[in-house]
Amino acid sequence: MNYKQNIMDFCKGLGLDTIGFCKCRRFDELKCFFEERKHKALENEFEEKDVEKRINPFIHMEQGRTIISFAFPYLHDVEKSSDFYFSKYTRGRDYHIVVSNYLKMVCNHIETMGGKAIYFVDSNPLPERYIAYLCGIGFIGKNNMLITEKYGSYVFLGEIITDLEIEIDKPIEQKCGECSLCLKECPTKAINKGGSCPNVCLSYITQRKHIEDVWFDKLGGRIFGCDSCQDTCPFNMRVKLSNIEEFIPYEHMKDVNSKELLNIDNNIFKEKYSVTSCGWRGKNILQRNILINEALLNKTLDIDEKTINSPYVKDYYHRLLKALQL
Ligand code: B12
Repeated sequence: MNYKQNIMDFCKGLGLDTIGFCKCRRFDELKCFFEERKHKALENEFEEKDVEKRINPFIHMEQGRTIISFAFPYLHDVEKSSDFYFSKYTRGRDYHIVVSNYLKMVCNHIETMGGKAIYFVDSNPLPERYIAYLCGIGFIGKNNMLITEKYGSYVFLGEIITDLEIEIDKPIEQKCGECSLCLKECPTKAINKGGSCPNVCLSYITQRKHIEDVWFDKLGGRIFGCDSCQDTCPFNMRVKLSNIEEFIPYEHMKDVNSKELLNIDNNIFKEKYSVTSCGWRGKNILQRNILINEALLNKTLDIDEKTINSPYVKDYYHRLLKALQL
């Protein structure tokens, strides 16, 4: 049986068209790179600390023969949202759930062909961008993003490891060339000529449990995530929009009602925000970021302290008053 064609046809039926195949093997060529980053304390809190787990797919499936990489486009509209905004990737349904649902279907299909298959999305230690590059579905840009020809970098990545031996694809040998717009645009210079420092990436700052006062005026309206290095990228200028309905932005994620979010009760938060890609970080982080943005934008805090229930958010309220010398 031609496994490759069969899987591609099945995926086409699901609306998935950016897929590639590479050999399941150790990624020893990344070992020094990861160890050096560890040594220089460049690792991010959300990265796997055990280098072996990052470079050895056989830990996950001993009999693995092929890795299949998938790109899931998520960009649905390019309208500008309100002054306070959620990053584009967070606005639709949680991608961990959406991507898992698609990959489960593909795994079931592989099993009907007699193969074993397991899937991953994000929550795994394997280098998803590098695997996508090896599978030929895009190249890695100076902004660290995996960039596809059709959808630019506005894609999520997911993978399947299978014990089926499948014909592999070739990496795409494209590069950013002289362009360095993303380096110029990066608000904190997290991406820079010397490499990159994910620990000062604004996306990370918006997600951190605790942030120092120096970051307050950097948020610039961002409630969760950062798109600066993607929005400026020429490869993202004329991209095809997503055909995945689950990623259609929720109205409340496009037009943010900051007052509502600051006073939201747990049940409504669960219903409206926990289903999105930023819900996992909880209500306090979003409320904290809104408070910071309100304060920095208006240079005052027109919010009654009594309406803030969480001691965590209250602490930021007081720090902001102090920072604004109110
Ligand atoms: C930790 C993490 C973060 C951290 C750190 C980000 C970072 N720069 O690495 C924070 C919270 C900041 C973050 C932010 C974002 N993230 Co994130 N994140 C991850 C996670 C969980 C691990 C990434 C990681 O290990 N980073 C460390 C770096 C060093 O490794 P790397 O990214 O894998 O890629 C490097 C290697 O491949 C290496 N490399 C490539 N080729 C070669 C060849 C050789 C020989 C060598 C030595 C090295 C090498 O260079 C690459 C670039 O530095 C992945 C999921 C995963 N398991 O991969 C998602 C993931 C990378 N994130 C994703 C997304 C969508 C984002 C954001 C766009 C969200 C947003 N809008 O705010 C931003 C983008 C910021 C940016 N420009 O990178 C997507 C990326 C999709 C894509 N098209 O690339 C992923 C793949 C999740 C997913 N399943 O879709 N993220």
